[in-house]
Amino acid sequence: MNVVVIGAQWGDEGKGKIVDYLANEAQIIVRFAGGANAGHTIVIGDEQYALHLIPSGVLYPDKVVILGAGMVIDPVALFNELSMLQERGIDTAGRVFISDRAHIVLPRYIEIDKQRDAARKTPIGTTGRGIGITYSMKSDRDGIRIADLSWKEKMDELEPADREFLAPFIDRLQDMAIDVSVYLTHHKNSQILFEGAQGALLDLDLGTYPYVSSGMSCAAGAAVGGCVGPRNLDKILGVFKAYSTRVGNGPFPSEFNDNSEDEICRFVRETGREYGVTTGRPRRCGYLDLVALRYTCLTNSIDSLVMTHLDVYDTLDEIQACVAYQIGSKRVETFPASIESLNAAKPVLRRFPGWKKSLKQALTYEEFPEEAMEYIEFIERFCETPVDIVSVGYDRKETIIRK
Ligand code: 2SA
Ligand code: GDP
Ligand code: MG
Repeated sequence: MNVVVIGAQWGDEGKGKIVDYLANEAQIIVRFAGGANAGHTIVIGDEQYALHLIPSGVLYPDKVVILGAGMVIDPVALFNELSMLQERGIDTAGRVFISDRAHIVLPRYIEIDKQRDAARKTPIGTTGRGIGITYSMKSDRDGIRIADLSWKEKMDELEPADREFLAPFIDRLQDMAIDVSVYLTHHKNSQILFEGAQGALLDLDLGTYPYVSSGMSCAAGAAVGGCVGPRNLDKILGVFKAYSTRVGNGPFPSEFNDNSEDEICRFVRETGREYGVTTGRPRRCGYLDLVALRYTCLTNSIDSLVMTHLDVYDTLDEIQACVAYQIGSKRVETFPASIESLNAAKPVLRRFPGWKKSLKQALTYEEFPEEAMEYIEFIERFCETPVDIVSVGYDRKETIIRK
């Protein structure tokens, strides 16, 4: 069974935790999109790891991890991350591969990214990791792929500063390069886990454009960026939080009062540790947006939802979730493409009673308080998609499987 894990909101849903958890059952983990903009956190006991480029299965000593063709690779960030893992006792030798079709981020792309975003009237709030520029060089057919490092004419065409930058990395990158499609065909009896980055609402095509990232963070991206055909994907999991967050600018209809001093906003941000893993930026927080989640389920063929951060709501008397938008005089129940409409949308909130107990005490779903079950089961009915896994803490162990 080949399983795809995507973020079903605006990123930071806990994909790192869930991929690490599910990787136990897989042999190969392929990250299919994004670059060093991503920050995937994994907590095992007292140890916490923040991964940016390396797939979240790497902490198991026997798993093969692959950086797929849909990724954009900053060599400096990649080798720093490998050194960090090595220093922390994770032996990665011979089991981290990169697609020969993946694109390379150059230092000047990072500079252009920062300058361009700062010059925008309303900045996107990029992570400043050169992501959008690298993907646009790729679309413009001026990018540099791992496979191009041995293409003499291409290397001769590069600006001297780019060649100088790449020189110390070429041998190491080539040592890790593989044709992913050939590799996966040779290992067709292995279980493959495809790991997305960011979230479906930050996908270039399906997200809140232009307030998106530039990679394919949708489920279809697993096929393209993972170098397999769409029929090789057996199951799509969408990870979502019990509430919503987003980093950077862009519409967020269910945002808490749009004000970080707001009590519920501050409570969720501090309890959920809602700060960027890559940039340290405080994340914007809001109610769970079920209109957006249902849109994500539909456009990504999500078979099964994974709910995280439900524990963050443990102490609240009451919980609310957005079930429609009021846009002017209209009640809207589908997710609009128009940024103007999304900016004008006021959330229509439904209330749920809180459970006022620690969910961490439950070992099975049946031990959850009734109120927590009511919240989860409403979400399932609304999105017409089962919630099969519930995460009640950041640790690997704090994970409840329902089916
Ligand atoms: P970019 O840098 O071009 O991809 O930025 C474009 C938009 O995509 C958002 N984006 C993210 N949103 C949530 N999490 C991300 N990763 C980090 C994390 C973020 C951080 O895990 O915390 O540390 O700030 C991520 N990466 C990109 C970004 O905020 C822009 O809205
Ligand atoms: P990712 O980008 O989707 O991998 O998510 P991030 O790592 O950027 O952010 C998720 C944060 O929530 C991390 O600090 C995780 O350790 C933490 N986390 C994951 N699942 C849970 C959960 O169920 N409850 C709580 N409280 N924290 C969680
Ligand atoms: Mg993240």
